[in-house]
Amino acid sequence: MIDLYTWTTPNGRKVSILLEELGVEYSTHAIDISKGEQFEPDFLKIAPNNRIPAIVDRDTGQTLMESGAIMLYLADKYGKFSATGSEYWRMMEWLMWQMGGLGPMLGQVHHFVKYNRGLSEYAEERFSKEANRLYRVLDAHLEGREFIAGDGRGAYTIADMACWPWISRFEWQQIDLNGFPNVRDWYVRIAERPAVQRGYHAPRFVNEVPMP
Ligand SMILES: N[C@@H](CCC(=O)N[C@@H](CS)C(=O)NCC(=O)O)C(=O)O
Repeated sequence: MIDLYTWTTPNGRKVSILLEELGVEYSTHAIDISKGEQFEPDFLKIAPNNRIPAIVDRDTGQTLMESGAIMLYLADKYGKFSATGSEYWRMMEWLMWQMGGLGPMLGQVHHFVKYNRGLSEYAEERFSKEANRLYRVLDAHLEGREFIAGDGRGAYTIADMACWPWISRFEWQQIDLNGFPNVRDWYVRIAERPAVQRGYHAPRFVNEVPMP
């Protein structure tokens, strides 16, 4: 049984989507980051970086913060959604790309382009340019592939589940998905999965899954 501490954001949704895909029992605890609940002492005991998501595995007592580490832990524990052979490293490569590039850069786009427009022309331009570059990189990688890692046309792995929630905010990022047709088709393919639809709405409903 997994306890998931989360909020309605891309990093939180990565883990609720994975738990839904795994079909395992889990319980969701809402940490409202707009009210500062991420700084509560009880939460800091499992997430010392005061950020969601975090988990406690009640079977083992393992606590974990950082969505990438949590996804690797769950994929390993349940033996699912991890690529095999050399594709394991392809999956790892794109998981790290998401953690170090896509997430942080798109997060800045949300700050400067969606929420604080007009505050810094430099930041808006820099991060929008970087967002477009990252979308181009993903689009080129997905050419001829259904998923990010895996042999042949690919297999659905945690690399897809890590990137997808960030792409789901394409409207916030003022990105026209039709300009990145491989990303668009991959995004829709994953959006249509029932587990993704369920995981998107944890810990509560905010809006329907955006569709291009
Ligand atoms: N690298 C971390 C990033 C986590 C993160 O930035 N979480 C955000 C929500 S998406 C958060 O909790 N923010 C609270 C804050 O900024 O105080 C991960 O992947 O888990």
